[in-house]
Amino acid sequence: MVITNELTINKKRLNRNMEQLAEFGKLGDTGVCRPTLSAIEKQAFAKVAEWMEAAGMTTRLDNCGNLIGRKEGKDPEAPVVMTGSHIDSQPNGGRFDGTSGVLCSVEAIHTMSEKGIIPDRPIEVVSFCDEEGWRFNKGLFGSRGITGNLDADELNRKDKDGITREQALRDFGCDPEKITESVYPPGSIHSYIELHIEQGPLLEKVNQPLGIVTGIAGPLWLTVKVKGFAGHAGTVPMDMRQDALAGASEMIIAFNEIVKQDPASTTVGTVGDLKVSPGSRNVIPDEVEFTIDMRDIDKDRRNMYEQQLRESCRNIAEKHSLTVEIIEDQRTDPSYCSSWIKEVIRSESMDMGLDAPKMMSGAFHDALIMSSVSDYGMIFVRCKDGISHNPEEYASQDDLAVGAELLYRTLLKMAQHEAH
Ligand code: HGY
Ligand code: MN
Ligand code: MN
Repeated sequence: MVITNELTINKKRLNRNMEQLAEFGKLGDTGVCRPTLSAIEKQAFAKVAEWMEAAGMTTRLDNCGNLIGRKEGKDPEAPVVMTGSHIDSQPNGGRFDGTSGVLCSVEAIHTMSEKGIIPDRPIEVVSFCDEEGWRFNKGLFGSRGITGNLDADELNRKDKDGITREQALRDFGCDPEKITESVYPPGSIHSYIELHIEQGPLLEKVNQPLGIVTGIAGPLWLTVKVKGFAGHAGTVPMDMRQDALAGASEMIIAFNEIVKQDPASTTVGTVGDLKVSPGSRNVIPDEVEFTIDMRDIDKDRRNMYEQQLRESCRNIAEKHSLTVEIIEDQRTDPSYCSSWIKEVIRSESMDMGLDAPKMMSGAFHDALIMSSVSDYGMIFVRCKDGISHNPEEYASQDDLAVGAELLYRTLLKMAQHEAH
């Protein structure tokens, strides 16, 4: 096991930056609320750009709201090795989700610059825009912008205050008319690596600070709209109601049964948001809208469960004389990490005296999108009790430092011409 004082990276600097970044959008003692494309994220970007420049990178904000730092290589024309993550958070998020990947990447480059190392290939550190997807109900926006995976509806998606993504991009200093200029030409990205907290309990269970990711489950995001008929809570007999909330509740229970039907499966399903109208206790609800988040590393199984869900919703709607509309917000295929990058991570971690387990990621990451255009790998860092998307999220300074060290060594290898 590596002794943290044998590190090449600067542990003190890394953790100082982590603590300072956590102040932007601080929520209570340990949480953050740093919405994508918000003024607070803009301030945080300015601070991260400062650290990128101090690390020897040039910086730019692209028109998809990505902050990109570039460490020039000996061969500036060579396809770039990319790393990074995101600093936008959940509304009641933790201070390590995403930020660990961005700041460990900055620290790795800073260490390279301090040691006078110029990699063969250029390396870019990206703080991606809107990874979380909660503000506009569609995530991984910045990485989809870089890889040419944006859909037609992106700019007119609205947040809860009716602000469009287009307006939010403009307020952030981007030019939405030019978002296609963010696309990297085919073949211009050599490979991608992302460090992220595990957001699960495995590494703690096996008492290892770091893990090697083998693949990332693919998310399916749907919005289910159920319509009935508003009526008087006191006078409409139960068998004559078109109660949208009673129907939606049965659909949600059906969804949970569908996802749990095979105990051996890795499918997970969540209803995270539900809106009821008119929202008065003595009016039978006439409209309900709820969100579906279903994921699996097995795409066919996820899609089979989706068909079962659609059929259940249709049957329940018919039973209650309701209508149901299911809108697809996001559908991303699962993907497996590249063998050569997993091998680089494994051999570097062995040199550090680690025995990093291999593991699948149930959480999605920008790496999932980057896999559509380049080889990719991920390093996981242990987090306390596997807690994430919660102000109690925590990763130790030692584990983060060891993670940054492994990222530094892995990047050095990936950026060599002979790497792959
Ligand atoms: O939802 C996710 O998997 C990621 O944390 N945004
Ligand atoms: Mn994340
Ligand atoms: Mn997250």
